[in-house]
Amino acid sequence: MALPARVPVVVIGGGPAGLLLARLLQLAGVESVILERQTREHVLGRIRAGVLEWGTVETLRTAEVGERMDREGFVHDGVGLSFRGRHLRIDFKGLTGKSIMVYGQTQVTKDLYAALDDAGVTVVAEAADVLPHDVDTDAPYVTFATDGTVHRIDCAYVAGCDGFHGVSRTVIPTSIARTYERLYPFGWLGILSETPPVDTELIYCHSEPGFALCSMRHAMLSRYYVQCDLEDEIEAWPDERFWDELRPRLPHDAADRLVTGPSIEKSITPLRSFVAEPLRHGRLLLAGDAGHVVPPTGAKGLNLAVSDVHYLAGALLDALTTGSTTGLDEYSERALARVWKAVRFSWWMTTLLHRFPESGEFGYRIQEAELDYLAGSEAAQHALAENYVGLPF
Ligand code: RFL
Ligand code: PHB
Repeated sequence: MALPARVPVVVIGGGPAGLLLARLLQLAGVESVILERQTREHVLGRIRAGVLEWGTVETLRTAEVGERMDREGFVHDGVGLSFRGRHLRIDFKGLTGKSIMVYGQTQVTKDLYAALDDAGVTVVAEAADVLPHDVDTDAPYVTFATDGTVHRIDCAYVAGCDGFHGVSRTVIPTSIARTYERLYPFGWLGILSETPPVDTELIYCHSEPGFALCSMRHAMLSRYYVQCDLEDEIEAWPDERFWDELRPRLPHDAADRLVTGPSIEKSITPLRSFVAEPLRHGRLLLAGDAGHVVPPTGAKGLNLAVSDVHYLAGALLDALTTGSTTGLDEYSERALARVWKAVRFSWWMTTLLHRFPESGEFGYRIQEAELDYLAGSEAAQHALAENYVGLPF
């Protein structure tokens, strides 16, 4: 693959944030190169988010990658919360006029790769030792290796879209970067199975043995999660054990409808809230999980990556086409204002629905009281709905 010596933007990371940014730049006629550490098969094999906010749906349509999503995705007008054997439906459409789209991150990623390939955007897979240099000067560049050969690409800006474990954030001096973090004392064990979902909408379950989530991808593909111990190893969770743990966490009618089957994917995720400030250092801009992580309970991670990229693409285009850096100067503050609200919401959903070993029976009863309050208060339901469908961006 012939690599350019210089492009306006080098994008580090070929996950949803990096791919969408490159796509928005390409549609506006600005060249970029994406450097991805993994193989494409690996990136497309990851099972992650399943819920798109409406702002995300609209951004993907603007990026001209919404066609399959609109054909194969499922619009949901609400979600269920279950507790003490009750099922409380949060009516998003009735409360906010908005809905969500159930369409997997894997599919979003696939659609973005297809569009970038069609447009001839260079995506370097298995790029090793990626490192941004001189980002605090007017002449930054990025080095990396493929098949043992070291390359250098000069650029005007570096977009750090390389996720939580990426390299980009680490080049911001510790004297400048501030980080905020909360680790939760449990993880999520998730499985994908070719079985019909228990319900037409997602169900978030609060229960004595712990949290569970019933989600889906389509009519014959279910995604389930149960709260598990942080030390748990996947080998200790044969499918039978998973179904046995899931069933008692569900409301009775859903448990009766549960169809079990072999898992086709199984993984454990630790839960974490994390924010790095600022998201800009000179000509390096962070977007998505590279700058912040939320626990999956609020379904916000992918959606935050999209709102960051929405702001960042506009700011980069302004800087590159008109020379105005106002958007870039304001990027970090603007993006983080939305990020922190989603961090708060995800923390709140996590705190409300999980079993916290250290907070005992008192903590459990407080959760039940809050869920009971939610059931009786349209104002409380409205607050949940407004955050879940996504704050405007
Ligand atoms: P990604 O997807 O992690 O992509 C970063 C990419 O950068 C590459 N990379 C590097 N490349 C080059 N050099 C390096 N040094 C590199 N280091 C890393 C990586 O290989 C990778 O390809 O970050 P991005 O693009 O910011 O996207 C963020 C989302 O992936 C993430 O927030 C969501 O998946 C979170 N999430 C959910 N978000 C939602 O909005 N709704 C959901 O329903 C939802 N459910 C979830 C989730 C995340 C989960 N897990 C597994 C963490 C459910 C789960 C279980
Ligand atoms: C998923 O379908 O994977 C999913 C849905 C909602 C969440 C988290 C994950 O809050």
